[in-house]
Amino acid sequence: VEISAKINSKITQVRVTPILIADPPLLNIQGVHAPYAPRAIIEVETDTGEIGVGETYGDTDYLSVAQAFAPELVGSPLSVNGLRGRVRARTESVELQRVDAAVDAGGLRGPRSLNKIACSVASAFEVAIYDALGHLAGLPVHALLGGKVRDDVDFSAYLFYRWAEHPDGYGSDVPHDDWGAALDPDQVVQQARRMVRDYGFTSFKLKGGVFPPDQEVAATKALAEAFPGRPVRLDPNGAWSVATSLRVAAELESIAEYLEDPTTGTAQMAEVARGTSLPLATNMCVTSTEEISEAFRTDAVQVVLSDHHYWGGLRATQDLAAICDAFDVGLSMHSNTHLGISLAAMTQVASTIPTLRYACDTHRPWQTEDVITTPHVFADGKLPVTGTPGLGIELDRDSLQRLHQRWAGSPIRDRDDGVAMRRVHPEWTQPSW
Ligand code: GKR
Ligand code: MG
Repeated sequence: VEISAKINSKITQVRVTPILIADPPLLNIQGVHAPYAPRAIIEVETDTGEIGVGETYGDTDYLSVAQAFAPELVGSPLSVNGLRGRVRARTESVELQRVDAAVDAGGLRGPRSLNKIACSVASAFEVAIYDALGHLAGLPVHALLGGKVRDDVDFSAYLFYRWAEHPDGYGSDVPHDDWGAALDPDQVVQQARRMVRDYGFTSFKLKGGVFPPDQEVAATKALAEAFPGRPVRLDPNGAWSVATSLRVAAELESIAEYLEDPTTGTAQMAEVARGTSLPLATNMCVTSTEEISEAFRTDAVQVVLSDHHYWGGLRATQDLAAICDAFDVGLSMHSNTHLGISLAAMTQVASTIPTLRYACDTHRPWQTEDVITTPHVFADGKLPVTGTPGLGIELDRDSLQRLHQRWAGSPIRDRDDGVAMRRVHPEWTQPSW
């Protein structure tokens, strides 16, 4: 009876909670992070009393689709098959604001298409269903995905140029941290040292596209000198022309592990790839299945950085890994501002992928708050793969409520780094070199 109750278990409630999380003034090609970033937290509850959680982008379009789709899941079994198609169909009936906008934060992860929004939303429901299934079965999510091939997952120190503080004008309770500014090679190295001291990271990624390329090359070289033998990467989010990319690649050929999105678009990436032996990685020109064929055929990228949110979930990430493996393209993981539910999901799926060849990105060290009761602790730059049921985390309801109240009381609904930057530099436009 118990087994049949479990197999026939149905979803009885679905909750979508928008939140705003504190974020430091990190710089990138699109401007600067505002003090708060939107996320959406998903809960699915079953008739057997299990609750599963998921997390995804919380900007208006994602939230609208998640809220529109949530009621449709009530009464459904705990099945993840067909989920993306169902969310995609629902996306058609939602009035979206920012699809394919030329300049928005979504551009950092490829065009913000209907498909990408649907995938990003579906991924959070998929993760929540896997979490609930794990609780029901008494198994960790990785077991439901076929089992782990490693006991811990390696993450890299994600270094950012940044200001010490958010600019004035955001109100008195604007978030603050004690990392200080990082605007030159010395300060970048100091930031890296703290990341190593506090989290034990053994590889580094510097977010570029902020300063002229020579300054960012100097910072990358300073990192390589400060941490001999440790992998270092630079990611200017497509800021450079082909010629500039080739020049930087030549400078970093014997230094960097890979160059991430030096230039924009598959054709230009292919041109750069033809002129350097440095592997090129991307989370901008291969961001959905439609983009794979051209990129792999032209050998434009040698490493794909998957993001389980916009690739459509944990199984979609495993499918991507298999495709990359077939074409001998490396795989690692991209990150955006996120909390512990997404980190747990990344860790569970990363543990199941035999071909994961590089340390995954994570923004987590930059977040001072979380919605789980026991936030993750990196040791030696790694997270252990939990063996407790589901994602191995517990929702912190007080924190969820507090961050939701912040969302409810704030006008911020979308990430817009350009708007945040223009509060300080009204004439600022996105740079390119
Ligand atoms: O958080 O500013 C940022 C990053 O630039 C992020 O938005 C990117 O999507 O981390 C990402 C990347 O690797 O391109
Ligand atoms: Mg990137």
